[in-house]
Amino acid sequence: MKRLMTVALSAVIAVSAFAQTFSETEPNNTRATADNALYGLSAPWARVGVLSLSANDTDFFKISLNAGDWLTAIIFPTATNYISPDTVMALFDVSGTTAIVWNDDAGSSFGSAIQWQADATGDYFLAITGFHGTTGRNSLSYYEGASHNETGSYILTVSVVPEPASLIALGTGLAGLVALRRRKRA
Ligand SMILES: [Ca+2]
Ligand SMILES: [Ca+2]
Repeated sequence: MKRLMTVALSAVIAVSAFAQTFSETEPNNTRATADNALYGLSAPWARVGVLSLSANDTDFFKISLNAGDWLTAIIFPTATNYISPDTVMALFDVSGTTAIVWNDDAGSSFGSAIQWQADATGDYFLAITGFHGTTGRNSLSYYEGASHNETGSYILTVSVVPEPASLIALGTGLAGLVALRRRKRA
């Protein structure tokens, strides 16, 4: 029994070491009022949030990225056969009104997913809202002041992984070695 509890406890620790949970603080409906739950984290990191959309609700999360960082964000809608709420998700920088990347439906679900490698270091904003038409899904105005009826809970999983500079350096080193061998042979 004691051994079983130790095993169970180890499993809990292992899960929390992999990904910590986060929650949202409303109102977070605009870029200016973005939630800071994911801000200022040191990469690599991963967080899982069980969040929710109410009517007309949009959820903004501020995140910091370094150039080269890989960002993955995916939404799993947990209500009504896993297709509700039907979400749309976009990534904005600090001042742009057009999304850097955005997504409506991911895979076989009505959730959304984003994959992006940061081309500049800075602050970014992940915006999640309910589907309300296909026009302007890449515009900030689709998210700020949204009018929709998509309600219910959703799981948002976000991870940021730095570019493995050491791997790139190793690649360059190997290329150099190959060039050197070729030169020797000639
Ligand atoms: Ca919300
Ligand atoms: Ca909100």
